[in-house]
Amino acid sequence: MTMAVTRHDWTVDEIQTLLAKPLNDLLFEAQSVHRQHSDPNQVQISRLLSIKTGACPEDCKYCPQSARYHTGLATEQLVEVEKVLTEARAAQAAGASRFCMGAAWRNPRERDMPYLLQMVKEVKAMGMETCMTLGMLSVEQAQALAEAGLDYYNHNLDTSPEFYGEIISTRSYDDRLNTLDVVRQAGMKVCSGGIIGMGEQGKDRAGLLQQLANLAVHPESVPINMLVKVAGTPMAEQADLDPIEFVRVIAVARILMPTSHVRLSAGRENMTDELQAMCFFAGANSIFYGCKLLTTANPRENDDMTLFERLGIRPEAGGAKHIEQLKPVLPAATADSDLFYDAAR
Ligand code: SAM
Ligand code: DTB
Ligand code: SF4
Repeated sequence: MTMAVTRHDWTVDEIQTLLAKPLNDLLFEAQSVHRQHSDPNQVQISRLLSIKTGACPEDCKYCPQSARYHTGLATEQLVEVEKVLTEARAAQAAGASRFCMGAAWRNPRERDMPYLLQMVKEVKAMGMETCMTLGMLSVEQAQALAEAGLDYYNHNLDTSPEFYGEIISTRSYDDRLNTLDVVRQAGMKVCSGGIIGMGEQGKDRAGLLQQLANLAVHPESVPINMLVKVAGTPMAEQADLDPIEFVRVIAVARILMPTSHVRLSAGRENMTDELQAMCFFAGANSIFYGCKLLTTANPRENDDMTLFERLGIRPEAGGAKHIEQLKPVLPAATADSDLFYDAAR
């Protein structure tokens, strides 16, 4: 098979056509593209930690951390550096190759910067890749984070430019694009994706993918989140998404951004093993590993390892080399292979 040229000039119509393909054709194409660039049996493992929780001034309708909604979330100020480092060490021991630190901010304050820079330097010194998601950044803040050794900056576009105003009113799509530009100019890798299942239409999913794929350089990491419906947020009662539509978005992201890591991100807690397997077949090759995302639940490590074993998937090098290295961090009883398969929730 010839290697397709990577494009940055996709139209929404072209992307909608891809999204609407017969599923078998779409999955075959996505898997074929995936195999040209990556080991299809390797999945990158990231660990997420909330370093500042809740009380966010923004009004993102999906988010349990917005101060506008009553979600019963316990808020927390910026976590002490030592505590972050303890969590990072545990993440590394559990096989994570990347440590992602997330803060419920519109943007970081200047007085927080020294602590953030210290976190980056020290996690980096442990030999892990570092990622932060802190909201909008100034040029100076982005440069300082890059100099401290921040590898990735996560900043999601979340949906299409047309649908954005239905979801968030406290910032604009251009604000988002501007921070992505500032991050890129500072020399960091970009992690940017979106959320599926917020009531958007097919053309909005295509619009999101178009924005990501037509960036001058594709985001190295593309998280695709399935909406986690949190009680108290305006999206709590959102209609269920057809999981096949979610798989389609993963497959098209893989086709449009062939060398990026496409992360099967939030929402795995509500997915069957079979749906996750389908997402990996569609080209997803990264996950958040660990029983908590920022504030909501993620599958237990044990369940993920069981699934990886059943699918013959290995964690990408940089973290644990293979599944065996992940086992010793489990309590002895669950590491036992008989019990290991008895993944009672
Ligand atoms: N405050 C920063 C920002 O908005 O960029 C960083 C943290 S924010 C929680 C990071 C991302 O989490 C959001 O852009 C969104 O894509 C995702 N997210 C938040 N709540 C979610 C939910 N209920 N379901 C799925 N994804 C969610
Ligand atoms: C991303 O795209 N998803 C992660 C990470 N980047 C920061 C966050 C998911 C949050 C899900 C809701 C919560 O746990 O608060
Ligand atoms: Fe704040 Fe980020 Fe949540 Fe929006 S998504 S409310 S900016 S933490």
